[in-house]
Amino acid sequence: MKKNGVKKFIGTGIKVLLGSVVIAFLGMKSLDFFYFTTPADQWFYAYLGFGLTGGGVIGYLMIFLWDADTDLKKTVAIVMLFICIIGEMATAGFGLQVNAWEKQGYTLTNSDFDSMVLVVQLLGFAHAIALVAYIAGDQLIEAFSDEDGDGIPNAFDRDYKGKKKQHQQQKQNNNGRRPELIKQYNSETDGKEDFTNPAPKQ
Ligand SMILES: [Ca+2]
Repeated sequence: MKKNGVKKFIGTGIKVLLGSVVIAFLGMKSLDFFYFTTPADQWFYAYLGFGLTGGGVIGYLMIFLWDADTDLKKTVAIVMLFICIIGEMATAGFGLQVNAWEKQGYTLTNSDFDSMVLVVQLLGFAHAIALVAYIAGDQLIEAFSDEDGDGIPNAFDRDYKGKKKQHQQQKQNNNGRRPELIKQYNSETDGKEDFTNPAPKQ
């Protein structure tokens, strides 16, 4: 039992250590790349770029574990987790390339630069779509689906909205009527069976 506890402890430690090494290695390499591609006086872009990749991996993992409460949100979080991992790999790879080039005195060709920029653009695009889908996806699906099946999406369906309102109104009416029914019930039973108020009457 105690031995297992120690093993578990070591296992957890190694997990954390490995995770930190991987994040630090990949993160620093992609940071190299972002530093290389952003102007020196706009260094903060390099860190923002990290948010598209390594930071995004951690962020979407947390979002998946702690925040995603619908199927759509879970799907978006998982897809983005993988996209961020791929982006992290790509930019870390670029970082390694850039390091090697700098050492050997090579310069970037236009097509090298274009392909790097394209990757970053695609990453940014995926992030933008994912955020919209995550934040408003469920509402958008509801707005554009056709719940009463008359061929008009809910958001543009006046009948549907009317029905919804009617339904809510009815619900409110029912709630409003309830105390009356209880009063009636109480008067019929002389209040002896007052199920709404278990405390003794004063
Ligand atoms: Ca409809």
